[in-house]
Amino acid sequence: MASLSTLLLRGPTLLRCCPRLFAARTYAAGGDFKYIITEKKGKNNNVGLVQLNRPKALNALFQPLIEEVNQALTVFQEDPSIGAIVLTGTEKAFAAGADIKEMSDKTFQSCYSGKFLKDWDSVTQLKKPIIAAVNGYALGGGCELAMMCDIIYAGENAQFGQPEILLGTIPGAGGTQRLTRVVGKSLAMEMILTGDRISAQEAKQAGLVSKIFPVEKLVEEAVRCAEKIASNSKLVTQMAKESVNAAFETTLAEGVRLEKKLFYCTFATDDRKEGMSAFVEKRKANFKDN
Ligand code: CO8
Repeated sequence: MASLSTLLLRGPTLLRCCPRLFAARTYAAGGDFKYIITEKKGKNNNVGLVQLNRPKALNALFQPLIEEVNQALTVFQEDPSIGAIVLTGTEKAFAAGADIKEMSDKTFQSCYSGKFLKDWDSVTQLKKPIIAAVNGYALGGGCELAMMCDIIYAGENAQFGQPEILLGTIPGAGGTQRLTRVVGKSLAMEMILTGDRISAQEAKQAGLVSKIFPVEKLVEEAVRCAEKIASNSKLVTQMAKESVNAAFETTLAEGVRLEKKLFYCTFATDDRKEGMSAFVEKRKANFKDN
């Protein structure tokens, strides 16, 4: 029998063929998804795909959507068959930012004392690697969400920007920090102070994205990369991710120390032994994530 998470992730298909089963199952899991679509992808079904699906508002990020994303990411994080995740939007927009209509009536008091932006950066807590596949607009909170991911692939039509200044505010989910660390002070300042957007090509040149693909090929290519990642040891992959992320949080000396410790940790795993034995025996490694 399919697991609960499998049923949850096959939601849209199951909903069409057996809505009662779906309703019953997803009720237990906390409700079905209205603003996202989730699917397992890849030849071995080892990639979790989360697609933001609020196209009429260009995937503007608001609390119900963020809650669904967090719920889906938790399911994929806990599913041992999933080795990597792809987060994408539609061809027109990855996400055009936080929902301005939702934000417009907020006050300092309600922001400060309330839950505004609480849990909006859960993506950064994921242990499994996550690839942002960005077509179209990645603006404001959309750009910030992409930058919370581990790898950004862009479609040829992608546009990145932090236009908050044009709304009389500033980035609030890491834009001033992550963008500056990635593209450097001058370009980050220019984007944040003018609100100007950059193209996929400019983003690649600046190191914000690693690869660009035709719009219709983007998700397929992101899934291909995710499959490649998922074929390695999931355990060791998480150690590699933790070590790379430390580069943004610590001094060089501390980062190198952590890397050394994690490197030694790999020697406590069966997968390290299997990987090296496979090389010596001239065969493909068969990692067990152990
Ligand atoms: N919020 C709410 N609705 C939006 C948003 C948004 N950010 N962006 C687009 N929409 C809606 C439009 O209102 C419109 O809806 P309707 O048809 O009901 O009027 C629909 O989406 C289509 O938009 P447009 O007609 O404007 O489409 P265009 O193709 O003409 O323009 C643009 C596309 C250029 C993307 C334009 O919509 C735009 O400038 N959007 C706003 C972009 C922006 O300023 N983003 C930053 C928002 S502030 C922010 O993100 C703060 C981050 C705080 C932290 C967030 C944590 C994750």
